[in-house]
Amino acid sequence: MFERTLAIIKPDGVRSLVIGEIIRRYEQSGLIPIAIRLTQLTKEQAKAFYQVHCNQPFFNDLTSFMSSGPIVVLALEGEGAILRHRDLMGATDPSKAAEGTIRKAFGASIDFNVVHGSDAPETAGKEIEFFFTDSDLYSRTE
Ligand code: IDP
Ligand code: MG
Repeated sequence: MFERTLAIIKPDGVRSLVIGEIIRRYEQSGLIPIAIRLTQLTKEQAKAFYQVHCNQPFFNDLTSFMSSGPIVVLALEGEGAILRHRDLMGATDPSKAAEGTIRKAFGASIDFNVVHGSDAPETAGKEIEFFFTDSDLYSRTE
C-alpha cells in the first residue's frame, strides 16, 4: 500500500550531525521526503505530540528531551512506508536494534534513540497533521 509516515530526527540526532546520513538512508530505501522542517518543540507541544504515553514513567523525561533542542520533522512517502520506516529505524532500545538500523548505528540508549516513526496509518495521519498542512506536502503522485 502506498503510504505516508512521519519521521522525526530527535535532538540527539541533530546535535550529533547525522541529519544527512539519516535522510540518505530514507531516500536510498525508497522513502521519499515530501516535507521537511527544522524546528524546536516547546515542552507543551512535546507533551501534546506524545499524549498517548502520558501515563508512562518516562513521559516527563521524554518530553523534556524532545523539547531540549531542534528536531527535523519529515513526511515520507512510499510503498509500505510505515512498516518499512519502522524496519529502517530498528527497535526502540538501540541495544536491541538489528545491525544496519538507524537506532543501532546512532542511538545511545532507549532515552536517546535518534528517531521517531509513526506506527500505524491513523497515527501517521495525525502526526503528519501535527507538523504540516496539506499545502506543505509535495507528493510525487499528485
Ligand atoms: P517507538 O519510538 O519505538 O515507537 P514508543 O513505545 O512509542 O517507541 O515510545 C516512544 C518513545 O518513548 C521512545 O522512542 C523512547 O524515546 C521513549 N521510551 C519508550 N519506552 C521507554 C522506556 O521504557 N524508558 C525510557 N524511554 C522510553
Ligand atoms: Mg511509538
